[in-house]
Amino acid sequence: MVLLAAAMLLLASVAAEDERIIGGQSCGRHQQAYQVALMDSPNTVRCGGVLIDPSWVLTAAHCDTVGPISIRLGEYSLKASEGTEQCIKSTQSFPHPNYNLTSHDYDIMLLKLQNTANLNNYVKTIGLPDRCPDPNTECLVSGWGTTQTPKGTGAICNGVVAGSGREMEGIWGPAE
Ligand SMILES: [Ca+2]
Repeated sequence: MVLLAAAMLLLASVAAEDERIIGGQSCGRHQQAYQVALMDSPNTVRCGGVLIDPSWVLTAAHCDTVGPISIRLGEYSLKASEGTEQCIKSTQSFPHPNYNLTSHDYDIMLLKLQNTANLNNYVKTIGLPDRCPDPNTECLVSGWGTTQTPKGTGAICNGVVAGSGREMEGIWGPAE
């Protein structure tokens, strides 16, 4: 589970280049109970995020908006009402103070929820890693992307392999 959160951080960086997970396969229904959706409208996902505490969501800084963000927890299919969804708005956003709008460095943000999430089989928190995954570690990313076009509505999972620090520098540039 720790690795999943690490992968999510990686995905948050990837999202700046490509807003969606492409490929992969459908997640098991409600298998990623920590996964949340930041909504632009009732059927449009703005960004993914993860529940790290009943009152806190971790997402990417580029997902910030001026006002509160509607957050859907316990979600799987965006089109069907499954009776497991909880809709809670954010009350405060905390983008990383060094977030750079152009380079998307430090593209990470915490959202405080207006109400505490009800934890159950469909809504769970995920632990944060205390270190980066070792190179070649298999990680899982999830969100509402698409296994094909046109885009689907169920949650999508995909595997990624963690790269070494040197490989990451090749992709993202040297660390400051
Ligand atoms: Ca649903």
